[in-house]
This record gives sequence, C-alpha cells and structure tokens, in this order.
Amino acid sequence: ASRRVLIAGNWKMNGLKSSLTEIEALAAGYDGDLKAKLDLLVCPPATLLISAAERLAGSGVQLGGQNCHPAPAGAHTGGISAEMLKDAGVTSVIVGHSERRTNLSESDAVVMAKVKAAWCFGLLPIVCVGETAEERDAGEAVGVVTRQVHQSLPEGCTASNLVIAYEPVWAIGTGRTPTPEDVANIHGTIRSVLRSQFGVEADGIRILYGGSVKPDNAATLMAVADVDGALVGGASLKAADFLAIARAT
Ligand code: G2H
Repeated sequence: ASRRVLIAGNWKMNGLKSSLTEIEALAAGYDGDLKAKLDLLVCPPATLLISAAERLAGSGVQLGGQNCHPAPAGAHTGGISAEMLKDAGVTSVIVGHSERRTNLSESDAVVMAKVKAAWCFGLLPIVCVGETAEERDAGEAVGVVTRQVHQSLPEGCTASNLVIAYEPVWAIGTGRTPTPEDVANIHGTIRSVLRSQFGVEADGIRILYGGSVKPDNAATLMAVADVDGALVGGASLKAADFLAIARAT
C-alpha cells in the first residue's frame, strides 16, 4: 500500500504567544514541493491552538492537539476534550505519548478510551508506543511494543482513522537514535501486529518514527522500510529546523 508521509511536530510544554511567528513561518514554508510529497502537522500547546488555527488557515499545514480527555465533557478540572480540540480547529491528536504513560500513569486502557474519544469528534489519533531502556536491555522491546499496540487500539482501526508513532523512550530528547536495523525491526513488528488485528486495512496505516529526529538524521531514518514519517519534538520548535526535516524526507 502506498502511504503518504506525515511529518508531525510536538511542541510539548513549550511555546508562548511570541511563538506564533514560528507557526506563520511554517505556513509560509509549506510550499508546492512539500505539499506534493507529504503532510505537515504541528501540535502546539492547547493555549495556542485557536491563534495557530488562524495563522495556518489556507496553508495546508494541519493542526493537532497533544492529548485529549477520554470523556466527552463534564467535571474534569483542567481537562480538554476531543470536541474542544475540534472546535479549536484541530484535525489530529497525539495520544499515549510516553511522557504521559510514564509520568501520568496513562495505561493502555486509557489510551484506547482516548482513541475512541478522538474518533467521536472526527479527529485522527496518533497513538504512541515504545519501550524503555530497561525493557530494551532485557530484550523485551518487541514484546512491549506488541502489547502496547494490541491493548491500546480499539476495533475498527483503518488507514484513515489511525496513525501509530514508535518512540523508543530512551531516544526521546536524548540525541540518541536506534540504528536503522532496529527501527526496521520494530516498524515491521508493528506492521504485522496491525495486519493480524485489522487485516489488509493495516497496510495503509502510517507508522511514524519519533525520538531525537533532527535535520541531519531525518533522511536516514525516513528511508527505513515501514517508516512513514516522523514525530518530532525539540527540532519542531523552530520552523526552519522542522521544514529542513520535511525537505530531507
Ligand atoms: C519524542 C519526540 C517527539 P524529541 O517525544 O514526540 O521528541 O524529538 O525531542 O526526542
């Protein structure tokens, strides 16, 4: 199956009103060549979404949230629902990032509930999976990622309603990246788990790589089999770096 590349930027808890100039630079930099070859998505903090949506209007750059609450609405102080994201101009949402799985004890079951919440409001969930350093050293990387894919995804996943991001936890924000062989091994594993769960539909589901993607390693990582794009953290904060990654892809 041919899969359109997706380059997604995750600003995490970075970005103030002054950062909207970077959003404007992204909108201006997503030119005809880039539009022809890939989708570009930026996920700034929730406080900037409405302003970012205004800046991105008509540019083709997509806007995403970094998380959503599993419930549709209600007494959840501080929570942001999938419907609120939709209302702010968002089309995608990152779900189950390791920083939330680890630091906020987000389980596979919670991640699955968030995927369903995203679907309720027509958002495309980007579901993150990935092993820790300890799990990798113990030879458990394939097992952990397989379990996360199995247990985080509801029935009914298709190429148009799901994106997976493989982010080895030890590669996040560390400047360390797995070898192309390691990436190929895990992405191939995810592809076969998806195929066994969802059949031929799985062949169109995009699997992104995330963890210390930079302009100078993007081409190598993006050339790996079954890598359909990137989830970029630190290097997405500056439009020039983020666009350089997209161009290198
Ligand atoms: C992994 C990634 C973005 P970074 O978390 O999701 O961050 O590119 O900074 O490693």
